Amino acid sequence: MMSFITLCVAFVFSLLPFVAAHGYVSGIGIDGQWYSGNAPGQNQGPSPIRMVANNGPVKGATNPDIVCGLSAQNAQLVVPANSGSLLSVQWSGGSGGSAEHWPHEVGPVMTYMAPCGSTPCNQFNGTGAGWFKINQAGLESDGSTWYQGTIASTGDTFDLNLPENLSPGGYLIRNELISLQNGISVGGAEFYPSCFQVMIGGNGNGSPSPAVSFPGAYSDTDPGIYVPGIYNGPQALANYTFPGGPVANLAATSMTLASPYTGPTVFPSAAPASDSAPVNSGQPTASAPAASGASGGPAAATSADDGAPPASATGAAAAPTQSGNSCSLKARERGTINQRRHFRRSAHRAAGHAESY
Ligand SMILES: *[C@@H]1O[C@H](CO)[C@@H](O)[C@H](O)[C@H]1NC(C)=O
Ligand SMILES: *[C@@H]1O[C@H](CO)[C@@H](O)[C@H](O)[C@H]1NC(C)=O
Ligand SMILES: [Cu+2]
Repeated sequence: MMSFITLCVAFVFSLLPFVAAHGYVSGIGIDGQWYSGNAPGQNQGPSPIRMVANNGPVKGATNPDIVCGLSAQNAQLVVPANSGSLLSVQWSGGSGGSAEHWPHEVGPVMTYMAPCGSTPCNQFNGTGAGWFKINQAGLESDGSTWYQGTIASTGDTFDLNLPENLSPGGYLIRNELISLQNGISVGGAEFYPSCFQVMIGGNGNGSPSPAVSFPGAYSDTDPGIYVPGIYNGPQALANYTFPGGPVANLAATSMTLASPYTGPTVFPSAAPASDSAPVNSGQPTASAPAASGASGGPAAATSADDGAPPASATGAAAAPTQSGNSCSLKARERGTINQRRHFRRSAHRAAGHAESY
């Protein structure tokens, strides 16, 4: 047994050069149309994803940054989507420049939406907005692997279909990983929210309920945020209570993980013209609309900024090779190993991170 643990420790530490502490949303797909996210603190191009200042966590459930991430800036684009659209979220580790998997394995992934009302979503302040939860995902069917852990081991995207019957208009979508490797202490949870700006079309008329506010929806002592039994095995995990209240009446219609996005990553122009449509993705699981049409896809993206920079290519997307293994699954249930792992990661993290452990 000792030798197994020793091997695990050695194996886990051997991964360290390939992972970095923390991460961010490096791209989203909507019905297969892919939009790049700006690396933290780097204005690389127009995006519907609100850029965060750095890749570190929001600490503290009532931190004002709990809304959309660390010092999140309004994004330029508001991109088209519909009730039922497939949303794919690519979380990446590191701080841009190279493709790395999301690093954390323990804790839920949740998705909320909030209508922007009469304010264009690229000017909308999500503080105090009416956020309704459309999905929450914790443990996979094996009862011990968190979806977040699978994202970490495979680099998969988090995919869901937006609710049916959404009333048309602008919305923020807030996808959030809560990383609980330090959730055995009050205040130990790491919040990674990320916001996307979309314009929902169609003629739905649903009225979302219930709605919560950020900050406000969470407390540091919520049973799903401060989780002393997080490493006590599947029985305790089966009892996991998601923070933020119930999923709303308007819920996502499906949720799954999909292969990492490996298509081109190009920032769309903020002032799309017919001859400058961004690339369409080859997202394998999406029912992708062609980017050719006059109305579909990015050509309908709106921006407050007409002085758009040209589309610019960024580095290739992830081509992960690391897969899950029994060793890391064991480690997941061992707090000491996980904490040491995180400690080591923390020691490696880039400067600019707001928190220490
Ligand atoms: C959003 O609203 C909150 C609360 O009024 C305020 O503290 C914050 O500064 C606002 N953010 C922006 C970017 O205006
Ligand atoms: C589940 O939660 C309830 C209420 O918090 C608690 O009484 C019970 O002991 C928990 N069960 C397990 C297996 O942790
Ligand atoms: Cu981290």
